[in-house]
Amino acid sequence: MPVVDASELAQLQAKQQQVRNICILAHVDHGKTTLADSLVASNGIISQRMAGKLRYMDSRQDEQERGITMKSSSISLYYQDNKQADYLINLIDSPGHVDFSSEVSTAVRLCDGAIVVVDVVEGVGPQTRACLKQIYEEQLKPVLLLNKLDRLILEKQLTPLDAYFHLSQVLEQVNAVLGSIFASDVLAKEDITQKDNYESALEQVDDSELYFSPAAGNVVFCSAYDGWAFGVADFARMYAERLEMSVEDLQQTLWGDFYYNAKKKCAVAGAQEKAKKPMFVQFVLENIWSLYDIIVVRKDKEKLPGIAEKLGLKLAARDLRLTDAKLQIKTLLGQWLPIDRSVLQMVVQHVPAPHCISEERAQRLLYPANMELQSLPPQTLALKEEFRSCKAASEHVIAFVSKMTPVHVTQLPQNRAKRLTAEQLQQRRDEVRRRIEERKQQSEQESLEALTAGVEQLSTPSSQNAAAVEAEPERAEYEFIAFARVFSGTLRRGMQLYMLAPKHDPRQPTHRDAEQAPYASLVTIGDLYMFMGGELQLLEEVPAGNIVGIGGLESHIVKTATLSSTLDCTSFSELSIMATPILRVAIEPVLPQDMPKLAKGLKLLNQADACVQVSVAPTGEHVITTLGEVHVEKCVHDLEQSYAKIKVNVSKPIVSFRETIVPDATVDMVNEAIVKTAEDKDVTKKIAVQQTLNKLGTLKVIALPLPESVVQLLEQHGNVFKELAATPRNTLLSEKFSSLLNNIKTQLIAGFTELQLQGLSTLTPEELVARIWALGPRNCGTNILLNLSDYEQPDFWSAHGKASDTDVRAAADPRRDYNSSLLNGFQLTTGAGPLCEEPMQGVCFAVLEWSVQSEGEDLNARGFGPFSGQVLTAAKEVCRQAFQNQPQRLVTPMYSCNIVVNAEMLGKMYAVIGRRHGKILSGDLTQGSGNFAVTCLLPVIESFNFAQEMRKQTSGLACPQLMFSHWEVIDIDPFWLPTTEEELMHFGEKADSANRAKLYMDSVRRRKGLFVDEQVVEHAEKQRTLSKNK
Ligand SMILES: Nc1nc2c(ncn2[C@@H]2O[C@H](COP(=O)(O)OP(=O)(O)OP(=O)(O)O)[C@@H](O)[C@H]2O)c(=O)[nH]1
Ligand SMILES: [Mg+2]
Repeated sequence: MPVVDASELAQLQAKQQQVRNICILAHVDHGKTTLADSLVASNGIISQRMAGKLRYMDSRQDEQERGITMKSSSISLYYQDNKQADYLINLIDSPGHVDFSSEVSTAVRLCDGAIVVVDVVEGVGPQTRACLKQIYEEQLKPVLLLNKLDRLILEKQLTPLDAYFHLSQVLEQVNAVLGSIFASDVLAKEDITQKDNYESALEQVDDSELYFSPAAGNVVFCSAYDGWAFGVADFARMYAERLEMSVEDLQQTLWGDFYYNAKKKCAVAGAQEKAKKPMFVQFVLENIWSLYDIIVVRKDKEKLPGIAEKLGLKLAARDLRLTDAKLQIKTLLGQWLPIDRSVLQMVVQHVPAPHCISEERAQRLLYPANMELQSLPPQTLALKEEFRSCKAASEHVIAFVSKMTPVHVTQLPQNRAKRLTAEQLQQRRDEVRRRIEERKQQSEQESLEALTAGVEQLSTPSSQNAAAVEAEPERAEYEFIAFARVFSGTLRRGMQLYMLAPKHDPRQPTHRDAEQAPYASLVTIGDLYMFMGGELQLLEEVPAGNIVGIGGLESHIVKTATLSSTLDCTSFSELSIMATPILRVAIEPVLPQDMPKLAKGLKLLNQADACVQVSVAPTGEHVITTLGEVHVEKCVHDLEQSYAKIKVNVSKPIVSFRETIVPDATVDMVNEAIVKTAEDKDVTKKIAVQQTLNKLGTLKVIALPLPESVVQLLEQHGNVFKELAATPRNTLLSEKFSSLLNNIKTQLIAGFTELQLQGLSTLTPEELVARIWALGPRNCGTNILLNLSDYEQPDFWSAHGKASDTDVRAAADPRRDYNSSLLNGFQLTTGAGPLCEEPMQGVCFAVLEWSVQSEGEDLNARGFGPFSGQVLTAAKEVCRQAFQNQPQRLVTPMYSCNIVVNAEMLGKMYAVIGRRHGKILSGDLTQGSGNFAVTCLLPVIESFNFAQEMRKQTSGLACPQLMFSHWEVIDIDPFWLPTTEEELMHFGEKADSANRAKLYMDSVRRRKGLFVDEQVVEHAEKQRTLSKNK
């Protein structure tokens, strides 16, 4: 392929039908970066021989050292197809490790298609699933690349026929994942209340385009490391003449259960049944297998020229002299089945060009999910068409920034050293010589002066010097380049565009008024760049449909932003992040005086890393929330080496817990049934009563555990409730939003049928749902305040945010005035429970009585301060007591963990998991590989150094991947002490060691500086002097 320079690529940017934007996605270590290397090598940027070893896209030092990718990076490649048409491929390599999965989201947003890479030996990994889900959600067009075929030959030593069956299994696995994502999406959109709809819904939709199939041309078989790849079409073209079949027919039959009938010169179905060799084995795999056999296994170098001639290849004399068998394979197969030809050809054919964005995708990007299209002004709706046609000439410029990438100033093209001519070099040399001379003379003179003038004079020039250094403004070492894509119009340097914040809403007339727009600010576009892996190329302008780096936005954008020339544009929907940041650590400088540097460094880190959350804890500590241990290490490395350049101390990980209550236990800790007396069954004992300080207000509350389905529902729709609470009172909700609310309400009513009210109320589930008073904490949590008293609470199901004018009905009931105080009390308790001040989960606080006896008396009198404050305290206290009256439990976040190990290491691996209180969910043998794929659950708090210990114990063979899975109740009472006879016998009087929940609780309390109930000295004894002499 001809090698082209950046200026020609820049010209191609304007021809949209010849541009493709793609990313490479896969599970960790399935070979994305190696694939990118081979593609980069085809452009002559790196040598073919180094492809796979260099890992060009991993430009960070720690990426190279660890061998994993940590950020997504882009490169623009040139491709010329067999019809001599030129293409510009903007390729993004993404990380596969779960700790960096939000980098994947930033890449996916900017692309139209994705190459999904699957290691054929390991098969579908959990990240493969996550990627496919994200591709489906963002409506990208995926193509599949089955990688590492060489491992089937050399490592697994499968026969071609076995390899064929193995490959079809992997393909089936991938398609099964796609199928299940598709089915759950279709069913979610259907009305689930009608049971018969399940099947009909799935039957009606067309899923023919959904699956991967070699015959359709969207699957490529590859060995990225050995630099070869092929699609079925490549072999179809190769064999059409010899087999006397048309290319199209061959393409349809080369993969699948077909065999070749040599007499009739046609393909016949039913190879397996008739025990014939499938055509894929006969014409494709056997050829490759025999090449590996001759070159790598038998090392028969003599045959090389013969084979090359047969395949119609010309090997250079230098290639024939190669002694390394792997390099020979790379040269031979790389020429016969060039990786760029098949992979990029597939991309060009299957991935849509930027001006072919589907209607749904445009809609999804432009309009947030809950926005009703009719409610938008016509100018905004008109933008969608421009957006879809992706016109470079459009007057409306729209771009989306998905992340900010730090680039060292020395890497910027404008600062890179230009080649010097011989003359300039000579000039420089002369200049340097002159300076050295000068300095020599100066120092001689200075030493003379120093001798005569004494110490005082000596110190003056140095202090002046210091002042001069300080006065010089500090130059930032890193410049942040916005990683963006132009969706409409042409982006030019120096242009002024609006930066739209997420709250910008063109439905509000004020938002569209340039004078007033509260969530838009004008920014000036700085330098524009084309990404070339670690390097950048300056550009003057970038037309729609291309990926671009934008300078000069550093002080305006933190992570993502929408840039637009018109205020009619909406702010793009937020990136869908796959993983939840869960691991928090506090960071402090080793030297306290470095604090300002740390604060500055953290600010830069926050901007540079898409998935880190930087915050300051109430205790004043700087806390970063990350996705996992590897991510923490990367952040600390970045801080120490680049952004803050100071040594920092990293605290032990801070794990969030939650607190909840559970129904009374029916068995004790040794599984003996507990016999309940009538007194135990008395519900009234669980009711907490609290009066306000002036004894005029009374609250009676009972805490009840919410059913699991309700908790899940609330958790899932947290955003909806947040929006509901933020909408000012008396605002009419949009139709779409109301129907969403109604849907939730119906599901909630179904869930409430399981709520055990223990005879306290006879209300039906419908009535109960109507009596929901609030959710907490922060109006969107999983705890409910339920009103069972005679008070009429404000309606929860309509907008209930702060009203701009006062509530007119307030005067009717004196209790209305204190409504918000009561709610705040509830919010405070649910935000910090009594166990260790962590948020509560799944608790229903039913208010049985709420009375105020004013009788003409001023509630604020009697010297106890404002009554509203008293209500707040009383509400807080009563909820806390009610909570404590029930069996309390800690809830811990759980990681799900996937490990692939061979049979020998299985035992050791189980031991490590067992020690850390993990639970094995499944441990199946992966067919054809001899490896076990084990899935287990592990409490997050037990996961530190888990990966290291696992690697150590299994001699580096098992490498776990941890991903947040769900919250789980630890079924041990943190305050439990043996009481029944059996328990005493089993655990002894003190059962400290058994109580994991108490251990966790105390560790959190200790960290927060709360009181910890523990005896420091167990058996105090008078100290004896052990020395005999005294
Ligand atoms: N045998 C064989 N090994 C391969 C092939 N492709 C990649 N590898 C090896 O697989 C390992 C991982 O490759 P990478 O390209 O770094 O994988 P990755 O998907 O980029 O990994 P992350 O970015 O960390 O998710 C390296 O040791 C590669 O040499 C292949 O086709 N055959
Ligand atoms: Mg990689």
